[in-house]
Amino acid sequence: MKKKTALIYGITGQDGAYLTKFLLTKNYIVHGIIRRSSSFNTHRLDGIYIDPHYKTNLYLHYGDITDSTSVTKNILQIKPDEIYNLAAQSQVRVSFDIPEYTSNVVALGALRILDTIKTLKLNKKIKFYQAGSSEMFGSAKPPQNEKTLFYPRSPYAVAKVFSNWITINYREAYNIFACNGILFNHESPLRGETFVTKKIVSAICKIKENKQKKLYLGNLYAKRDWGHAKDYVRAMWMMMQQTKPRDFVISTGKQHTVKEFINLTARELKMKITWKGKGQREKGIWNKKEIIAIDKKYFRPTEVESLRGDSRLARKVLKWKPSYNIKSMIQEMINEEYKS
Ligand code: NAP
Ligand code: G4F
Repeated sequence: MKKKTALIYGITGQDGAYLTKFLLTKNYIVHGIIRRSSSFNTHRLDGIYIDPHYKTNLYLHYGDITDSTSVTKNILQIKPDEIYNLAAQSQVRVSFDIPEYTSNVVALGALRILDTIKTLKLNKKIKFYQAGSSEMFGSAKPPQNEKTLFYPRSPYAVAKVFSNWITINYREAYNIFACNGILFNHESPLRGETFVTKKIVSAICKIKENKQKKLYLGNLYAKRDWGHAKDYVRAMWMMMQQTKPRDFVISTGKQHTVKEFINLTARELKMKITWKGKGQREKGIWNKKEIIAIDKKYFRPTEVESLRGDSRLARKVLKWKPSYNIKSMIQEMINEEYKS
């Protein structure tokens, strides 16, 4: 059978790396777009990438989703069967600092790919996956599902709402196979260092080893529905194997506060943290030392307080379910922390 070809925007990110690995095991030829940077940014692909002088099914190309000419050229050259758009300035806090850039990448990036698919009219029906986010729900009350109205609370989330609707619009207007995966937070050892789970696991491991003194955080009471990236990229692929394009929520259905995540991580490391004080004076104490403190710079101008997904549709139609729970995910993150 002829191998399928996938094109991944955002291949160097957490999900891009897991998706690449997954598609290679499914016998795909995988192409990924990387950005030129002053130092290598492909470390998450270490162990997967093979020099194309040797036999490989993985190819990397320079490009940028803010550059229409490169988007058109890459899609025309590669002629993929499936395009996964995972590219984003994905840090919600940072999107308040660089809202215009974030919108260009997140909102217009999706449009550039969709419009290229529409305009090129290649001799094949390209399927398109858009990385949607539970951030789009913002202030909407949990549990959130495909029918919940969006109430975005950051420039990032507003841009994701645009990419969600432009995906639906191109599907309806031009009969393109285009779908949105509305994914709740998903983490892993490959998670970017500034996201709260990776920041917590990494710091608490170092504090235990006496390699770091203190961890500074923002809002300890925000609630998130945290799953594992490996499970979530499988769901992306499952959506693309449907005969009709449809949008799905992907989530565990379980919710924890940031503070609970800290306590769970500490418990796995056999550390008991006690908490003192309130508000910005709250502190986490271990071994009589103050190891966690609040820094207001990590608060957001507008926060998403409570996310918990209802993924019954994906579980019924795609037969998707997560294989990790929060405990096994934290264990894996801790184990990898000690390897690095
Ligand atoms: P990530 O680790 O931040 O990866 C983002 C990827 O996008 C990186 O490969 C990055 O390249 C690339 N990128 C950024 N700007 C680009 C540009 N202008 N042109 C081309 N590529 C660009 O994010 P992730 O956690 O893997 O998430 C993947 C996608 O899912 C993102 O769209 C994110 O918004 C969305 N999402 C994530 C979650 C989650 O919990 N992880 C939940 C819902 C939705 P560099 O390596 O060069 O920076
Ligand atoms: O880990 P976070 O930065 O993730 P956030 O904002 O929920 O966004 C992530 O998930 C979204 C899906 O819902 C994705 F679309 C998005 O791309 C990204 O992957 O923050 C989680 C919570 C927030 O409420 C934040 O205020 O943790 C709180 N928090 C508290 N202290 C902190 C910190 N977040 C970060 N990054 N750093 C802190 O020091």
